[in-house]
Amino acid sequence: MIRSAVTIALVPQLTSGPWIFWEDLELGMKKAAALGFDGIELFTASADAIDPDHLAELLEKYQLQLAAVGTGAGKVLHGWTLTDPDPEIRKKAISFISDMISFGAKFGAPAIIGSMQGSFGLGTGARLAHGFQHFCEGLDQLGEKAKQEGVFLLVEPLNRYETSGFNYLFAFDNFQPFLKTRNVKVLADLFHMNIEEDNLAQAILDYGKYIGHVHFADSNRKPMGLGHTDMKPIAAALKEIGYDGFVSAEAFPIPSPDEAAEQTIREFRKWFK
Ligand code: LER
Ligand code: MN
Repeated sequence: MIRSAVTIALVPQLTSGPWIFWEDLELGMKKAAALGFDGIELFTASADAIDPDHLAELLEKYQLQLAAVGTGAGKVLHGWTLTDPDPEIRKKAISFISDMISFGAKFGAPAIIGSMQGSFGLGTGARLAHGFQHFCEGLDQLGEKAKQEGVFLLVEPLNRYETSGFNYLFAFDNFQPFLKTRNVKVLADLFHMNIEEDNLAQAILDYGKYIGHVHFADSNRKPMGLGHTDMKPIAAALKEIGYDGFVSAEAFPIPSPDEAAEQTIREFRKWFK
């Protein structure tokens, strides 16, 4: 069954990101539950930003699932990435994500590697080769860590303005043979895909076997329905591949967080219920 989720960001230093709710955790969860979302996706400053026992109580109270946890704060707040040329920084990136994996795994939720991949495609051939090697090493180590904890790991293609690394779903087909771990799935973010893929629905049909999570945002990263993405073939493609994960609203809180959440759940029901 395809389930709905909404993002809650709890990083006060970042106030311009594509997340729906920005208030405190419980208020966001209360609103998510009242609108009928199945789950929440959390973006926190670190793995210990929320007491797991408190989160467990709130998930139970509001009957919500934890859909996924974002790790981007490691890059945005600290500048750490998996492909930094400095081994000490790569170590910090691995440790940050590893702690996030453990946090999410307590609730059966995967961690997402999006911006923490860094931008490893630029520069000389040697830099590219090293960057790619570090990317694969990071995914191998973290993919196996996630496996030990009973969850998969998500890696997300981002558009060209955010990374020169992993930009398209099909690229996973190309680099997966270089990975030792088989515990990595791909996050299909409809906003990034709108910029990079030739045809969103076809990419989902072609590479659907890898997809473990979907970010739900329109072409302009507003809530779905407020841009020009054609959801009909995309929804049909997700159904055709038998996708049964979360469709999670990672979109700007426009015109307001409450209205963005309402818009999202309306669109979710229109396409997936
Ligand atoms: C992360 O999920 C993502 O899509 C990035 O673009 C966040 O800025
Ligand atoms: Mn995303």
